[in-house]
Amino acid sequence: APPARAEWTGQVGFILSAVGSAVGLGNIWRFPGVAYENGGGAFLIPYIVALLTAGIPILFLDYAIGHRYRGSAPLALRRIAGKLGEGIGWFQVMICVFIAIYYTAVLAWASSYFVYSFDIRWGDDATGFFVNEYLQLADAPFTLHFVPSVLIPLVIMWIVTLIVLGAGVVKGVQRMNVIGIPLLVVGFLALVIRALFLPGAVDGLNALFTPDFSALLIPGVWVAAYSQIFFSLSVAFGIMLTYSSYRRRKSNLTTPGLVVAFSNSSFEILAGVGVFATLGFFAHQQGIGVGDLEGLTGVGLAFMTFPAIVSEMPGGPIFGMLFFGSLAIAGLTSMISIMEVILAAIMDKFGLTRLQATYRIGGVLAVISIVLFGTTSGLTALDTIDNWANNIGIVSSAVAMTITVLWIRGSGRMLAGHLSALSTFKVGRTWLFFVSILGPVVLGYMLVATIIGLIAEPYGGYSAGYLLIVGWGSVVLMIGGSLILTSRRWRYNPDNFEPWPQ
Ligand code: MET
Repeated sequence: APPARAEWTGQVGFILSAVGSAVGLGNIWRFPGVAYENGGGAFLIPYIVALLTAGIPILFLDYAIGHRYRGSAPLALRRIAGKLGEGIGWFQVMICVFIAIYYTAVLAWASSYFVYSFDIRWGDDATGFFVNEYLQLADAPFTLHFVPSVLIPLVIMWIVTLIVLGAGVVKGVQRMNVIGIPLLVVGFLALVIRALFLPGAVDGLNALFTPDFSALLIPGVWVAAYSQIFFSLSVAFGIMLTYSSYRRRKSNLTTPGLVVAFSNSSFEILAGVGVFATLGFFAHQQGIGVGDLEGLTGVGLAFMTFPAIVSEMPGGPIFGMLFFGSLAIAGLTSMISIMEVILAAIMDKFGLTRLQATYRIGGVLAVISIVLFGTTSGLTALDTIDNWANNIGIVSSAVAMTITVLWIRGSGRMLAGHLSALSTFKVGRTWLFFVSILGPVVLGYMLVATIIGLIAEPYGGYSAGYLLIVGWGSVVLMIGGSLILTSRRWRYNPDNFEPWPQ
């Protein structure tokens, strides 16, 4: 028989770990820029609609499947929907493989910049420093020269991640979150409060929160809101499913889910406030409007614009350490959850021990990540893979999972009963409507719109050949990988099993 499944020590350990996964790089640098680009204050409407109609309902779906069928994504989905389910589960694992490889790179940069903040190492030209001195980006992608400034923190981040994972669900993952999350909240609150007292802060907040209601008519704004919610809540690609498979038999499922979802969104809006207050200060220094600033999204915001602001600020080193320290802790706890999806699946299917899975599979992924991102090929591949993994991979996975579990298997009512059995917040028809009707339809539409958009207009101005290999190629590898993994033999019969009634 397979070894007994690990269990969180209780509800608090689970909630902190789930919050640790949800709150990540996506909250701190992705959200503020996405909100700003998509109508500022008016973005909050699609954002809240996406949270209530898809984010929380699919979070509950992940919880119900993981808990009732007690397995990693491929195991739990196989038990509910046979080989098709297993294939979707491995597809979710493959998405995590791709994300893990680049997510650690951003984590490594954040930890370098935490150290660099002590003496503002980047000097007066933050952008030049990041691109030329720190990353040493080559002109063409795929030139493989190791860059020690990135290589060293990258290796350290992989070692820390694998040590935490190797120590197990309770002694590693839960402990890391129980220590990390309070630290993150305190550090980040200090940063936001400091930012609010900077001259010009109010202008930044106005730029973020002044509504542009015409944005509500643009479909792309709604697509951006739904994608942001999935990525940010860690739903639909195996993470919340795997974490809830470690909950005890008698568990309140929906109430902690609401706590996790609202904590994540509160943190996200707080990050918007902190980042835009800081940008308001920067615009104020230069005597321009916040709308005229450049580099307000993604990698540019965190590693070019922010360092430049830190250089100009009284007490800059402390502010920089708080910002990059928060980014590193938030990213590390999310990184651990992504890797746990992969390791749990390998342990379940092939019967490896946790240590074997951690060092073998983790080791291989670490080497790939280090070769790709510890070298001069760095930045270009990262944003391309990020775009395809999120906008195509995660959205497809959500569509495939809801259609298979709810339409093909018709398990909606039964899962609603499982969720409600011991929960103080009961779910019924409204939940079923969101996950089984609205979800697949809205998400299906988003997916088609995104695919058409990517074909019509080459992403990021890269060449078609490059996008074919790196972007679409990643999706082909995800599908191919899941087919191969699904075809392998199980170490223990996965179907010899009784689902948990609560
Ligand atoms: N939820 C995390 C974040 O917001 C990401 C999990 S893995 C993509 O960064």
